[in-house]
Amino acid sequence: MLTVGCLLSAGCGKKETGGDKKLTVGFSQIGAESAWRTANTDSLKDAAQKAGVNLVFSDAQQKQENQIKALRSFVAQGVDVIAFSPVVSTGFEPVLQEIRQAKIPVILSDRTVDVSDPALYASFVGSDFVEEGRRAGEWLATHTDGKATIVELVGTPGAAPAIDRKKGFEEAIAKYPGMKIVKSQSGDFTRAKGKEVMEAFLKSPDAKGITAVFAHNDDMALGAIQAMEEAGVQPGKDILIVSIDGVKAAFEAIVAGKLNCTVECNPLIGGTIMELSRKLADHQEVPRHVTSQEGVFDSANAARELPNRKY
Ligand code: GZL
Repeated sequence: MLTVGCLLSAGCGKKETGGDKKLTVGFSQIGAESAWRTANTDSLKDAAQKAGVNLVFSDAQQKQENQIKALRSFVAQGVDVIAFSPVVSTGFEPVLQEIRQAKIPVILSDRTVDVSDPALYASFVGSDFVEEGRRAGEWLATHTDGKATIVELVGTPGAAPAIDRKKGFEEAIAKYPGMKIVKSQSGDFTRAKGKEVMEAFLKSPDAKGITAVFAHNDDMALGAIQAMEEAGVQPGKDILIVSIDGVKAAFEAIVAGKLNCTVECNPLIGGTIMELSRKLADHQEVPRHVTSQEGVFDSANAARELPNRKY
């Protein structure tokens, strides 16, 4: 038994590359803060199962220190590839240096990081958040004839989607002197905090002047809708709401006339992550950035698209 054990352990310890070796991917996920995130996690797990990948999955509960701990544990475990969705853009350079020392390739999933050396990661699989913000701003400009007093529900402070969606939205509305963001506060991408922040906006002295909400994701928009209804305000009519993600609940809110527009952001990137992981483990070239084709949905097309939505 001992010999077999040794043989087996020797076999298990040997690092083969490529071929039919069971690939092990360490994935540090941000958390479960939104319907988008849950769909993203489901996509990763389904894809790993289909691809025969051994997925070592860690949920950081939206805390960067938990992500850094998980990344270090993946190095200690000697995984073949590391992938993660960085909760914020800064603060990951030291651990990325350690991962490079360990010669483990890195894929950024969904969100990007600010690093001095882009070679610290092999590929980024995710959307163009600036463009998503632009599309939200342009939709609002078109549907308000360039006149709107806007309150903004911001995503997690320091997160790439929060920074870039804001940037794109402001760029789009800058062309319209009649469009102004008068309040801006983080709802941390969650429905509960989105509701809380919108309640405070509606209680402020100049609440009567609010004509539109820009929410960085659907979950915060859905929280804002709840806050408006409880305050006797008709969401989608008294105050227009434009958000980003394109989750099923957002489509249902558009059909119900409570949300006016959602800009799609695709979470179903698990298959691409597993495909790139296999390539990296086999020392093949991979693209630096893989993005998705995404749409804009409102009362003109949401009902038709709703049955096709997978998340
Ligand atoms: C976007 C993703 C964001 C979603 C939110 O790619 O990082 O995080 O917009 C999620 O719903 O919480």
